[in-house]
Amino acid sequence: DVHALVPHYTDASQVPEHLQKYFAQRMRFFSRYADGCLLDEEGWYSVTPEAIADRIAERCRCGTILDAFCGVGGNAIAFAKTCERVIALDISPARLALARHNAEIYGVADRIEFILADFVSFARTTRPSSPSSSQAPFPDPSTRTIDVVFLSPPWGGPSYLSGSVSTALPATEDDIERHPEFGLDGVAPVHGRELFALARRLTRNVAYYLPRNTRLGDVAALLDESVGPSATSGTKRKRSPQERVEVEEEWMGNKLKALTCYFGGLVEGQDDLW
Ligand code: MGP
Ligand code: SAH
Repeated sequence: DVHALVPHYTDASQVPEHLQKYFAQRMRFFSRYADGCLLDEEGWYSVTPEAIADRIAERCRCGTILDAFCGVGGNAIAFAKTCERVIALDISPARLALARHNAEIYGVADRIEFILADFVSFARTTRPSSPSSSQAPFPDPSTRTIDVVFLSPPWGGPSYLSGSVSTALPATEDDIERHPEFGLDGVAPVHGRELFALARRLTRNVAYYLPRNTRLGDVAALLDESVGPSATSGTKRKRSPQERVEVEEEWMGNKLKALTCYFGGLVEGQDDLW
């Protein structure tokens, strides 16, 4: 019973102080919030706003997508609108149940396979995609092809913008929002670089949702050592030197919310890497 897990707030007076700013954005998170969408604490501060999730889902349109950190379902619901099949993983049974409940409200729960799993173990034990496996009859789990992996891991909580005191930038007098840079070492459950490498074991087409203050050098460096299933042999190889990453700024009104970094065939002009 998901209703035993968390309350459905209908009025600000019911909401704890530290969640107030998120409750104020509830209709941006889920346009059908009033129909009974449920979020727990981590869900409130990490759900992808619906308009952004829809935008990412449009770019990730494909056969099978793996949402490696599905949370309360913000992205998984959007992917169910553009992808034939969504595999949604989360390590929290409660959040997985909330994601399924929210997907039911949107009428897309039957298009999503909810799996209680640790992505790190899942990626280490799932056979990488290869041209031969992509011909295999679906849905044999040992040979299924994952076309795209979406990563929206924990960023260390709402304090991801503060960084450590030693790296804080000096205060300035202009209006530009300034924060210390977020390094990929701040990603959980493993270093963001390792997470990316795990995703690239499965496919080269990776979308990585990261803080707006992410150090772009860290993102660019992901391609330096990365490997991925080869388009020709099914074996691993170093990336082609030409591969580019595309960083999309996710704005809502005049507010930059996050960055989505696209890799492989998700980058415009890199269709040959798909
Ligand atoms: P935010 O900066 O915490 O919220 O997160 P907001 O409302 O912009 O607050 P302000 O004080 O900066 O004005 C911005 C967006 O980042 C959220 O809408 C989430 O989509 C996403 N997000 C935030 N966190 C803490 C996480 C996280 O840990 N993991 C993931 N995947 N997304 C997060
Ligand atoms: N994109 C989601 C929010 C993801 S928040 C949305 O829009 O709702 C990050 C999620 O990662 C949390 O729900 C957390 O439980 C989950 N998580 C943390 N470690 C994990 C792991 N090792 N494997 C899978 N999920 C994990």
